[in-house]
Amino acid sequence: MLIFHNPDHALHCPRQEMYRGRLVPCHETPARLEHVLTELRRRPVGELREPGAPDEALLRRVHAPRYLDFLAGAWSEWVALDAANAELDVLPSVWPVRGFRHDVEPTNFAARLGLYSFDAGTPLVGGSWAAALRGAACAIDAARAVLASDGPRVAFALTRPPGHHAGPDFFGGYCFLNNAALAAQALREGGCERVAVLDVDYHHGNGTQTIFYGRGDVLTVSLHGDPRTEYPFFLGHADERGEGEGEGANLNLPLPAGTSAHEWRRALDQALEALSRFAPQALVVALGVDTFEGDPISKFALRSADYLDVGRTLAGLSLPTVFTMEGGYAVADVGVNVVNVLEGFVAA
Ligand code: B3N
Ligand code: ZN
Repeated sequence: MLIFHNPDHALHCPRQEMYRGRLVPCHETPARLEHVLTELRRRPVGELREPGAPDEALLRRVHAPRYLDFLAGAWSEWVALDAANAELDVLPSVWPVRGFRHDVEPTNFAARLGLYSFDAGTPLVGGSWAAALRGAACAIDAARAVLASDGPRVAFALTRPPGHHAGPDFFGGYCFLNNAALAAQALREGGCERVAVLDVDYHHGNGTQTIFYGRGDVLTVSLHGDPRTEYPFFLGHADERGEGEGEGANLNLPLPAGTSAHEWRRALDQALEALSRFAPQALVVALGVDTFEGDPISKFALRSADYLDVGRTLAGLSLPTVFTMEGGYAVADVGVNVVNVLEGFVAA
């Protein structure tokens, strides 16, 4: 296994996120990734590598150019508004909901921040763009590695900020660039006719679903907390099946809060049946471990040992596979849980 880790991840180190009317300390911290690295040094399941430069043309085929341009310049704009802003995280506070225009980009900074986001819980800081961009490079390099004739059958993009909530032109859910979607697109452009993205994070992968919703060449499958009660709330229901050429190429398996490891595993089996019917030539796994029983913001009950079984099961698909690092906030357990999946996979 090759593990592309993001050497710039800690440049994204926001202080506060908005939750229920209060600014609270961020859950998505550099320590999460450091725990995975520590566990990988204890249990070296693969070779660690730094990524090369990001393929910006590929980025522009997954995300809208005007969104990328906004993100690239957002921090400079924020500080140019007032030098004192350099001490503050950027958080959106106004959004264009139903009936508002999305086609006309306002000149006002706060308005553009709202146009390109969907929550107030995703702070942007001075290093966010550099960290996200290098993370995208990890995902693209991981995809290209599993397609190389002399490459491994599996690679891991060990990065943060995570990606699966980021859509074609919006950030949110701690995500800016959709690493899983970038990996899937790189696999498509590398010659795979059909690619599947399986999202096992606790939260629905709304960004990945939206990016591929009208396409029949990328199957998106997500098992997650029921959006009636769980973030991101406004997408992830079972009746979302894709549209146009993508009709039938999206599967959502929403599960109630309190879902046990046994019930979750039954949903995973359903997901795998859909995957087999689609017969992909490569797989991307959006790997969040916030399904863990000790996760502070989620409500499923997987135990650490269950993640070994998840890895073994995914290896059974016998596909070139890219894992991307998504959520998981029981910080001290994130390393063991993530590496359990990888170990289960490589040992199978
Ligand atoms: O769900 C939350 C949330 C829940 C509990 C909290 N506590 C106990 C202080 C704080 C926050 N916030 C909404 C944003 C969740 C983003 C999830 C990102 C993720 O892991 N996606 O996969
Ligand atoms: Zn999550």
